[in-house]
Amino acid sequence: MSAPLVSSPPPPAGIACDIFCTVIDNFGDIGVCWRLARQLAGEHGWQVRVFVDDLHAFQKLCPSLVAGRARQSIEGIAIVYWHAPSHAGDTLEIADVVIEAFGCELPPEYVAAMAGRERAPVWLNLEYLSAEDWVADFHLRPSPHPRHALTKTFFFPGLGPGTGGVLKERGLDAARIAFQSSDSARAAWWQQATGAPPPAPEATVVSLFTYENPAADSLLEQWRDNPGEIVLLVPEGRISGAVARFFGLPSFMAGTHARRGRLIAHALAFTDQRGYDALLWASDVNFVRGEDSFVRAQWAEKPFIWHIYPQADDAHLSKLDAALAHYAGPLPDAPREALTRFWHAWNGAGTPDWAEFQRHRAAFAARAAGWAHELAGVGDLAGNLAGFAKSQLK
Ligand code: TRH
Repeated sequence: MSAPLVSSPPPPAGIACDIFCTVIDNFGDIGVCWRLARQLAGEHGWQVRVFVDDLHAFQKLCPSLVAGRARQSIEGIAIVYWHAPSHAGDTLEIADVVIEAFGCELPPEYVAAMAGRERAPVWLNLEYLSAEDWVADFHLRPSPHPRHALTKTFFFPGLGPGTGGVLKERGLDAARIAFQSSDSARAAWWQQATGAPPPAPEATVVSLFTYENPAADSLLEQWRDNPGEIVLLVPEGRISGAVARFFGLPSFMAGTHARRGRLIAHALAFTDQRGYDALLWASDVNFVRGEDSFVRAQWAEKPFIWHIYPQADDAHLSKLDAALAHYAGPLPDAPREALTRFWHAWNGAGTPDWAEFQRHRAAFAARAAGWAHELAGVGDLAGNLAGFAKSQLK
């Protein structure tokens, strides 16, 4: 293989930024990187390239992407298939800001070229989101490179002051309000997603995006026997098998509809990333997972239940409780304890009690709006990151 050419980048129209992303599992890694890339390009005028090692996962949430293409441009963002750890693009142009997502290792050639650049780039390691208190202490800590004259800075997303915050597009609240206040937009969404008009206002609409979950069987039974109608919206994915078994179906692929007792369920196609927000807005209660959908549920301002990404040694359980402390902390005792029990049950400890959850739904709905307001006070991650990078580039 011939060595890549080191060339000077063209005169930048805006700040040039490279984001490196390895897809470990699922959609959250690329989901966060793609959202960040779109914000940096669309809201801050940056020239962004995304290096990603799995175009198939990416294509699920960005259907206009061509999975077999080495290089392409979408929404003005260059997307480069990062096919080997040493691959750093065909021409080594080092950006002003380099983001390595979630501790993925940059190609050594690229790091060497960063060190050789006339002016060292701002190098950020974007970490996974955690609501734990220590995050604020570690956010923006520098880490000098052992060999090169380069410094990497740790950028920690978080839910509290002093952290990097979480991603929130500038137009997000306006888009949500426009959707929720337009009967025709809602009707069009229901028609397109389920082939049916919106359900009656008395029905409880639940979206279910979650990992395989042993508590799902009990919850499906509770919904079947619920006094009021439950309309369940299930994007095709890891819980689809359990839903299919509950209804005695061979699968629960997009376009499948089923009914048992008071439970009506629709299997939905996995949509592009923007489309996922509308699912959260159309629902009364959202089950979410991982990192990015967890954040979107908070901006949707609806009661939600988080299936956290499981880690070795149950390290995720303290993260779950840290998030609960922020989100549920100010609730009165009874709803706070009910929510805590439900989240714990959904994450492996106990059996979820839907009737109890339902009893406190009004309190959860009020808190959801209050929490979104508080969280917005921490500032949008893309804006926080862009502000920090600019302060370093001065
Ligand atoms: O897919 P995930 O389980 O990703 C996880 C987490 O990010 C976790 O932190 C990480 O360690 C692990 O992967 C490897 O859940 P998450 O983060 O919610 O990402 C899902 C993405 O998929 C999110 O960007 C929303 C998007 N999505 C769509 O675009 N369309 C859809 O129809 C649905 C249901 C989701």
